[in-house]
Amino acid sequence: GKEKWPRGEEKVWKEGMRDLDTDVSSITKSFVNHVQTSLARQPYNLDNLGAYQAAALSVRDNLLVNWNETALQYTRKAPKRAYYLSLEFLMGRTLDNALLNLGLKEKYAEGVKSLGFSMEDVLDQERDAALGNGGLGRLAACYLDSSASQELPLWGYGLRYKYGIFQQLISPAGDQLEAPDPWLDNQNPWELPRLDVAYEVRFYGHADRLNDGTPRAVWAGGQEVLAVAYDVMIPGCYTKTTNNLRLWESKPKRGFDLNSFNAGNYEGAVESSNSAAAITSVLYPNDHTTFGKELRLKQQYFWTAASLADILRRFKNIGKPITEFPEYVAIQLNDTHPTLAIPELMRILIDEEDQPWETAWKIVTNTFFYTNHTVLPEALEKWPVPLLEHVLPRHLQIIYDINLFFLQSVEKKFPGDRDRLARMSLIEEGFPKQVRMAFLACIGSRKVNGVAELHSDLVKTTILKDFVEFEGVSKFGNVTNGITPRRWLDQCNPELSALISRTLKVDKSVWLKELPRLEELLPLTEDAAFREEWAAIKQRNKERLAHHVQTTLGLTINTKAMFDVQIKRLHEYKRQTLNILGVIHRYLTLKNMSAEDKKKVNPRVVFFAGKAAPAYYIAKLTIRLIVNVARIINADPDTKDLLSLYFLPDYSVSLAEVLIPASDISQHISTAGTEASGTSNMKFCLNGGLLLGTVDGANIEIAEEVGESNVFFFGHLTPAVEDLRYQHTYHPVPIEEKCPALAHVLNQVSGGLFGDADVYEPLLNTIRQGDYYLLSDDFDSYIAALAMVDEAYLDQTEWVKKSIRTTAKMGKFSSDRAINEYAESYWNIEAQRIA
Ligand code: RUG
Repeated sequence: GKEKWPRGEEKVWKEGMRDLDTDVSSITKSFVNHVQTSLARQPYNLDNLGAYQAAALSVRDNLLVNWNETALQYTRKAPKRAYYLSLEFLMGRTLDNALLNLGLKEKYAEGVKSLGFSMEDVLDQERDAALGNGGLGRLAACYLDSSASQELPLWGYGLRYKYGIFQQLISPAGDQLEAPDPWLDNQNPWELPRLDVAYEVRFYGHADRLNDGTPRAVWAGGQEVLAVAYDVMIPGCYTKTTNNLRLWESKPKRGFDLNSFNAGNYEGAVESSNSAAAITSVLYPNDHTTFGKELRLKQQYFWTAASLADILRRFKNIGKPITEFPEYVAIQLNDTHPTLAIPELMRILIDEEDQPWETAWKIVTNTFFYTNHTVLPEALEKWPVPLLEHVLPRHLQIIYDINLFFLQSVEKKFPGDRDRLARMSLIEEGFPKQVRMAFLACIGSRKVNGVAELHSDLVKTTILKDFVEFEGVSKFGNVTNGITPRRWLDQCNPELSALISRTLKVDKSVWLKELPRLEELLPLTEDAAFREEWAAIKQRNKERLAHHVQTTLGLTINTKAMFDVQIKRLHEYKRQTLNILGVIHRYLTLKNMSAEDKKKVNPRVVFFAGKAAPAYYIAKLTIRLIVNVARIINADPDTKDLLSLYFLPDYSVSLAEVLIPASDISQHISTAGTEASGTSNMKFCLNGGLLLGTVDGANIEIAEEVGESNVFFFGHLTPAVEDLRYQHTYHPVPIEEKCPALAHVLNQVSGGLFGDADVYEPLLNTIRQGDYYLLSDDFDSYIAALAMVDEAYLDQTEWVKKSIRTTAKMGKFSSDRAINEYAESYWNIEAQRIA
């Protein structure tokens, strides 16, 4: 039937509605209006920051028009929706991305210019939204961009941390120092406070089973806090679809305790409100490690409980029976962090919806999907049973019940296999007992996937092997990660994007959403003029990076050199140490070279960037070594024209956008089998940088696409790793014997060539003793691979051909492909055209 306009006259309403800005004059008008009203500032004293804020508010108005329309149509049509639960969303800056996706960048640039500002300066005012540690959070951000661009009804749910990932400072001695990241200090125009959308979340208290023949229990008492929604608009590329990222902020349920206040106990009066606000105050800065901290557990529960309550309320508005929940809702668990959503949905279904256990479990196991991002043991989450019992008593009961029924079914399939039951139990024995969250995520989900082919195989054959045997292999899949070509090509490398559009003779609105079309560049490898343009763009991107380093750090970089880049979180498994030891090896080799031989050497500039977890001592020592090696070699007149080294502080999404397009070669050199996928490898290759790496993660699939002759592989393969580690433990060979070149480098560091003679011993000893990440096994082949890179770079024509081929074959790695795989093979959701 025809809907009735809810209130007043439809015509009057519609006439009052704002439209999208499509021309420069409406853009400048909206900009000036925001200066005048929202910012309450005068044109004559408006600075770049003010101009940024006005531009952002004006763009936001446009986004809101689409965002409202999208939400309205989703509500009206009630299609099945998917929800991406991620504790991290590493969004970076928004303005440029929004302008590009709206197709309004040129017009805004023109408008802003006519008001006396440069678009570049305006864009540069924005602070990164850095609510994530690294790859996992940035993947979530790429998936949001792709879901909107592919018109898929997907919402993200996360936390609105007051402080994002810390800012990294480097002390004069080379130590990493951490400073807070108060990113919300300048108001954030990209979020919409939804004070009307709030849920109560309980902690602690007691849970009492009813024992009335139902599985129900009552959970009461303890602390109640409020979860308040902040919505972030996620615009698709050249589409009206604008999805939502809902971030929760914690607030006290009551401002302060009036009794304490009246009794004169002012501190006590605000205590509980402080503890409520603390929940979303800061992002945990650990990547790949868990600390079992109560506040982290509270974050996880707070976020999953609020998100589920919100999803459930939306589902109930459709008016379908609860048993149909999985037909309307798919929930993706990004790593084990949101696994508490599984017992939480069980709790709601049983205690509040009064469903029988079997019905509830069926709903749950048809709703959730779990992505695993690592097989490293230290990253697999486990929560101590006593802590869970204290913070979430009802959930622990439910987990025990899930475990009981689960182990009964295992026993049925494998009678008498006690070892198997112990291995598969959700509860790990010990002091204290611990809940194995990956196992809970696995059995509570409809499907489980890894993030690259090799990794997904490792998940099936190592950490979840027993579960594959029990549940059947079809539950376990792979979705190779992807990256959004909007940010990671069009936005960060506008010249290359324009060249591609000109060459393919298609508008970027087309090929940016059909990335495999880049293959049409392949024949151009034989076109000398095209190669020249290609190389010139790379050169200008190198100069842009050099300019950035000059203005921010005051350092002058040789842009004629090969740019060699390794940027990622500092971690032993990622082996930045291998890289820096390789740099030292190169330095020592150069020092021993004749002047004649030096003439044949291609100059190289090595860049590092990345943060170390604040408590990760060895990772921080690696930073210190890099900084001090840089100090010595950049000042050595014998070699500095041929080799220089930079550690760029405070790595961020924005810095990556400058570094990646400038790289000739990038390093992805994890010990085989340890890097689940990696995604920066994809970004470099998309921008025509070549890859030097191990046979690991997505490197393998990149090589499959671009061809092995276009990548530089080295090192032992995954199947050899276990055996090599065994040898290290039981038949250790002194490093002098095993790898003299490496031994020499280590001795130079120990001897104080880079200062601090004793300081580096703990780092060097990780290699001399045990060498868990196999640096001594891979060093020689690493050095050989670096030499092959040098050799290849000498033939610039062939190098540029490799570069073009690499970009041309990166179509597979668009996050559009990945998100469509999730939509089709996992969530069963369909694209919705927003008219
Ligand atoms: O280490 C992995 C990367 O290999 C991967 O590309 C990324 C996205 O899937 O996730 C990273 N990761 C894994 N971040 N945290 C974890 C384990 O908690």
